[in-house]
Amino acid sequence: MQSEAITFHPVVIGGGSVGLLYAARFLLNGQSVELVTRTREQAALIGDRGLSLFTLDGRRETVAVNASPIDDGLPEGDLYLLAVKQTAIAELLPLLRQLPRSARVLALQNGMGHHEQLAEGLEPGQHFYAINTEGARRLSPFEVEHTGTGLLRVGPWTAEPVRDPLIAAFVAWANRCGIRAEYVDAVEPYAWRKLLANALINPLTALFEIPNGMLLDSPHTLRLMRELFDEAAAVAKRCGQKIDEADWQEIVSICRNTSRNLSSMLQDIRRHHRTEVDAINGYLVDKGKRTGTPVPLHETLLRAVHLKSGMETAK
Ligand code: KPL
Repeated sequence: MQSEAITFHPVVIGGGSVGLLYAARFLLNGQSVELVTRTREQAALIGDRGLSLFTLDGRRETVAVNASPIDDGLPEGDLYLLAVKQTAIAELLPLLRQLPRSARVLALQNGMGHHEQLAEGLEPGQHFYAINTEGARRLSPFEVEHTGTGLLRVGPWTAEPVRDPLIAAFVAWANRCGIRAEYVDAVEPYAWRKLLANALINPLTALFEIPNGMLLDSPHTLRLMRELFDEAAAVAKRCGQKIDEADWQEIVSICRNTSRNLSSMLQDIRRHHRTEVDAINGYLVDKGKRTGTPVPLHETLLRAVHLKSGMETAK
C-alpha cells in the first residue's frame, strides 16, 4: 500500500496522559518524536529522567525523548498531534498558523468546540481529528500508565473526496505497532458519541471521586447515567446525529474497558487544573438551549463541577 511507504515526523503537543502515552509509543516503536510541554519544568524532568510507560501487562519501559516547552516554539515536523485541552487551543492557534501548508494537525480533544477554532485558524485539508477511546493515566510529569485498550478513529471532521496520505500513513503505522486505529470518512459522528460518553463518565467520576468502572457497580449511578444519556441523546438528535441503544451500550463498555482509569476530569480536579466541563456538559447545555431541548441534569452537573473545582465561571 502506498501509504505504508510514507515516513512522517511527529510532534506531540501536550504533556498530559494522552500526549505522554503517544510520545512513549512512538519512541518505543522506533519512530522519532518531539514532545512539547506546557512548562519548562516538565520538559527538563523528561529530558533528565526519560519518559516511562507502564504497559497494560505491568512492564515499565523508559525511553529518552526530546522535550521542549511551548515557550520555545514548535519544533520542525510534519504531523502535529494536538494532545492539549480544548481550553489551550486558542493560545496555540497563532503558532499552528505559522506551520507550513504541508504540515498536518491531528486534534485529539475531548468535548466539542475545537473543530470550529481549528477550521477558522488553519487551511482546509490541514486539520484532522482523532477520537481516542483508550485509557491512560499520568502518574507524574514523566510517567504514564496505559490503563485500557480502545480504538483510535482518525479522519477529517466531515467527509472529503480524497484521503490524506500522511494521515493514512499514520493510521497504518499505528496498526503496525499495536495501536488499533482506523481512518474514517468523517469524525464528527464519533466526536458526538465521545462527547456523550465524556458527558456521563467524566463529571460523575469527578464528583463521586471514583474510577470509571465503579460507575457500573451501583444501580443508582447506572440509572443516573441512563437519564443523563437520554437527555444528551435528545440534544444530539436535534443536531442531526443518529443515536440509538448501541450508543448507550458503548458507553457502558468504555466504563468497563477503562475501569481502573481516573477520568481526565477527576485527574484535573485533583491537580487543581481547569476541567473541560464547559466543552463537554457546557456544550450540551448550550446546544440544548438553542434547540429547545431540556437538559436539567446536565445543567446541574455543570454547576456541581464548577463548584467542586472552585472554577465557578463569572455569572
Ligand atoms: O476520555 C475519557 C476521559 O477520561 O476523558 C474516558 C473515556 C472517560 C476515559 O477515562
